[in-house]
Amino acid sequence: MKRALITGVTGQDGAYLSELLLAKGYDVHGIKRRSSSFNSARIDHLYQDPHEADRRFTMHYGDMTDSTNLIRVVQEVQPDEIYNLAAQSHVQVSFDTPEYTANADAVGTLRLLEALRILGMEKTTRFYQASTSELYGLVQEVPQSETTPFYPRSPYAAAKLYAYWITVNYREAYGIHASNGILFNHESPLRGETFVTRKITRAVAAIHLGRQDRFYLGNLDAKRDWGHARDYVEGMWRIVQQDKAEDYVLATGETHTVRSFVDAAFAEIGVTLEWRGAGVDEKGYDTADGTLRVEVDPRYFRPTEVDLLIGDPSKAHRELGWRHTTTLAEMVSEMVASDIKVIAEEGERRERHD
Ligand code: NDP
Ligand code: GDR
Repeated sequence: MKRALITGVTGQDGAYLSELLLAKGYDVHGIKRRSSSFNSARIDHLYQDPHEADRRFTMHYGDMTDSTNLIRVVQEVQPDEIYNLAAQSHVQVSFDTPEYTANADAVGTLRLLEALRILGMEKTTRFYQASTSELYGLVQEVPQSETTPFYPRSPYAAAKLYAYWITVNYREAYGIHASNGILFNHESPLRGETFVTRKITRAVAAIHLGRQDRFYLGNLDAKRDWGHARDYVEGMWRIVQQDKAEDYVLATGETHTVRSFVDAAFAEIGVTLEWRGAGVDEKGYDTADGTLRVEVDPRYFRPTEVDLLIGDPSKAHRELGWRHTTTLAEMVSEMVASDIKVIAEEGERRERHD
C-alpha cells in the first residue's frame, strides 16, 4: 500500500486529493493546523477513529512555519509521496500579510524539501509542489505554457516563484523526484468563500433564497482559465506517477471574464443582468424588475492585478493523458446548486437557534 502525506489537507484541493488517493487504496496522512474553530469541515466525512484497526486516513498537527514539526511528521509517516498543498493561498490577503505568506509558501516549501534531505529520503519519496498560474502575472505571452517567462504580481506569486525554483533546484541538485504542477484556477463547491467564484455563487444563492439583495465585487474584467478541482487533483497524481519528474501546466485552455462568470451564475436562478456604467461605477441590474444586484467596490481592486490567464495544457495532454472533463457551465451549475442547499441549511440552523 502506498503512503501519501498531504500538507494543506483541510483545503479545497486537500479534500479532493484525499478522496482520490483513498479510492486508489493509499494510506493517506494529512497535516492540519491547530485552530480555535473548526477547520476540517471539508474532510470530516473521511475521519476515522484512531482506534480503528485498518485506518487509512490519519491527521497530524503541523504548520509550514515549523521545521521541527515537518521533520518529525515526515520521519513518522515515511511517505512514498508528498503533496505540498499548504499555503496562504489568497492573492489579495498576501498584500496584507506578505511576510507570513513568504514564510508559509516559500520557506515552508524549502523546509519540507530539507526534511527529505535531513532524513536521507531524497531517493525514496516523491514530491509534488502546488505551483500556480499566478507565476505568469503580467502577460508575457498567451496561452501560457511551461516555457512562458514568469512575472509575479503579488507577494503570493513572488513566494510561489521561490517555491517553484527551489523544487526545480532540489530535483537537479539532489536527484529528488520533485515536480511542479503549474495549475490554473480551479474551483468547486468546496472552494474558499472569499475567492471570486465561490463569493459569486454564494451571493447568487442567497439572492435566490431572498436572504440578500445585492453584493460587491472588484475587477470584473479580469480573465481566468477556470477548471474543476476534481479534475486537477487527478492531474497532480498523474504528475507524481511519471518515471521522470518534470513540471506541467494543468488548464482548460479557455478564458472568461469575472463578469461572464457572474452572468452564468445568475442564469442558473433565471436572472439576466443588464450591465451599466464602467470601472468603479459599473453596476448590474436584474432586467426583469430593475433591481440592483451587483456593484463594483474598489476595495476589492488589487495593487497590481493579473489581467489575463489562459493555459496551454498540451504537454499534460500528451505526456500525462490528462484532460479537464468538467466544463465551466457544468461547474457553475454545480456550485450554485450546492450553495442554494448550503445557505438554506444555514438559515434553518439559525432559525432553530433563534
Ligand atoms: P486553500 O486555501 O483551500 O487551502 C490551503 C490549505 O493550506 C489549507 O488546508 C490551510 O489550512 C493550509 N495552510 C495554510 N497555511 C498553512 C500553514 N502555515 N501551515 C500548514 N497549513 C497551512 O487552497 P487550495 O486547496 O485552493 O489550493 C491548494 C494549493 O494549490 C495552495 O498551495 C494554492 O496556493 C495552490 N494553488 C491553488 C489553485 C486554485 O485555483 N485553487 C491554483 C494554483 C495553485 P486551514 O484550513 O487551516 O486554513
Ligand atoms: P486568484 O483568485 O487571485 O486568481 O487566485 P480569486 O478568485 O481571488 O480572483 C480571481 C480574479 O477575480 C477578481 N475579483 C475578485 N476576487 C476576489 N477574491 N474577490 C472579489 O470580490 C473580486 N472581484 C473581482 C480578482 O481581482 C482576480 O482578478 C486563485 C488562488 O486560488 C491562488 O491560490 C491560485 O494560485 C490562483 O487562483 C491560480
